[in-house]
Amino acid sequence: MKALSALIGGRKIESNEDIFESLNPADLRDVVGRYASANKKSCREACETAREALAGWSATPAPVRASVLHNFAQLIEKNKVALAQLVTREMGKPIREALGDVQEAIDTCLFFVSEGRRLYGHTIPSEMPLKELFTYRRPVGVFACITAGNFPVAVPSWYFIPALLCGNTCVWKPSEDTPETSHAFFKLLTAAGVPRGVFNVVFGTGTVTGAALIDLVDEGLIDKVGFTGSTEVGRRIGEICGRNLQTPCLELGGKNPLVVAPDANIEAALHGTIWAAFGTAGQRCTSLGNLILHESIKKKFVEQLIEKVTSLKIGEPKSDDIFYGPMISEKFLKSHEANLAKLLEKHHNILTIQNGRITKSNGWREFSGDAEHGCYAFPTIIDNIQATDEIYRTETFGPLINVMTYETIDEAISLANGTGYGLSSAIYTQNIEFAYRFKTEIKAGMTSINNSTTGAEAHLPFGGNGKSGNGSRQSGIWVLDQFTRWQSVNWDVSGKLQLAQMDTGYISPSETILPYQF
Ligand code: UN1
Repeated sequence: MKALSALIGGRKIESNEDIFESLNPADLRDVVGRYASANKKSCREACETAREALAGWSATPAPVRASVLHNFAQLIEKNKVALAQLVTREMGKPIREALGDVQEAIDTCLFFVSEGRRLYGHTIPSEMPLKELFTYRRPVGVFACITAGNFPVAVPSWYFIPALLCGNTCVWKPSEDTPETSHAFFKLLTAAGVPRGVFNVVFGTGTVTGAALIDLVDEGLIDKVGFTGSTEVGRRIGEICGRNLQTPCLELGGKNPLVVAPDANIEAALHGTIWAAFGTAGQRCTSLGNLILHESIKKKFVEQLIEKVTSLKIGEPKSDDIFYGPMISEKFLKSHEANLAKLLEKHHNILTIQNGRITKSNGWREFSGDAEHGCYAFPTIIDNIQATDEIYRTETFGPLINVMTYETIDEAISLANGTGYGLSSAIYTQNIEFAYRFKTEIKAGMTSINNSTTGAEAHLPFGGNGKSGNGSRQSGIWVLDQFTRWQSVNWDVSGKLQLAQMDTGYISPSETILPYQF
């Protein structure tokens, strides 16, 4: 039986190639959606359709484009609970987090709507008379974007809201883990008034549809790429874009450090650690990877950590009081299990007794889900990690953290910076010098002082350095530089040819410039 594979120019494309199902990770018997992977032909058609729509959309006044995004915000607000419930059902994050995911899209809309009335250029004085200089932000063109499933509403909104506001047209390959949520996102955007062909979707897996879409950069059908996902895939996309002289937006992995100093507010640090480590079952790119504790507080901190973690409520994400739900899908659970099998070394000390998959026979004390049909994992804490260990520098994307110790500030900063990634980071301390040094010397794109590693806000730049990205940022006004190109215009009304640098009429000093003899 055929399934939906693409939404192009207001048309639904169906196919029976590479069918995939999106399953509720809290109950794998619940099929949330059935889709087909769009092939290269559909990807090409989507890009060509976006290209055809570009002239009309880019000529639409920016405040009018913004009004569509205002409608979008209102529609999301009206459907907030239903959309959040769909997010929870499709990818398993607890309902309060799903509501936050949806709220982030609303915040992003509200922020950029007023940018539609700014999108400022400049009026610049010329060095010659009767001549004026101007700058304008012009759209980049066709924007193709591949997103992950962990923030199925917030992250696409980070890309598409500014991209559309700036007059670009789009082709979106959403995660194969959240096609139904992505379809709902499309429906709301269409209902908000985005004209046909301006926003197109190709469903599918990364290997089939994602790869086919990115190939089209080489065919000249795409002007800008956005990608949120693994460093490995990001690197490949960067290579393809690079040879086409394009700079993609790459938001990649992280191995985010959280340092706790001996003078820290320990209770706050414990809460921040647990949230950073196990919130969203550790499946945020900003999740905690390496917990770096001062040796003097380590023993006590770890004891309290284990005690608190032991009483975390894991289970059915629909419940309001759940700390974390299932992994995004079975694939993520398997990868978590594989990490446990692959990255643990003899000298590691696993502080948690139960690790890996939560099952009916091997249950969690505070568990409320269906272990037999859901993809649940225990929280894992591994001690005695060394900077030479593979697990220290490998993103694990699950409920798993490493514990390390430090003696000096230099050592803490060096451990925080040593993984090759540089997305998020955090420090808990009351020591001003340490906090100052940390924020100045950390290589990560984002840092928290006395707060967890996760929890970006919709108007602050989000993004990383090193293996976490290529320096592109999302959120806030700076994103306008990703989705527009500066055009410089000079206008000469003198009626004659005036030559820059030559016909400038600079005034010479009345005396020869010599050093004065005072
Ligand atoms: C991601 O995991 O890709 O700051 C994005 C945070 C979220 C976004 C994470 N607002 O953790």
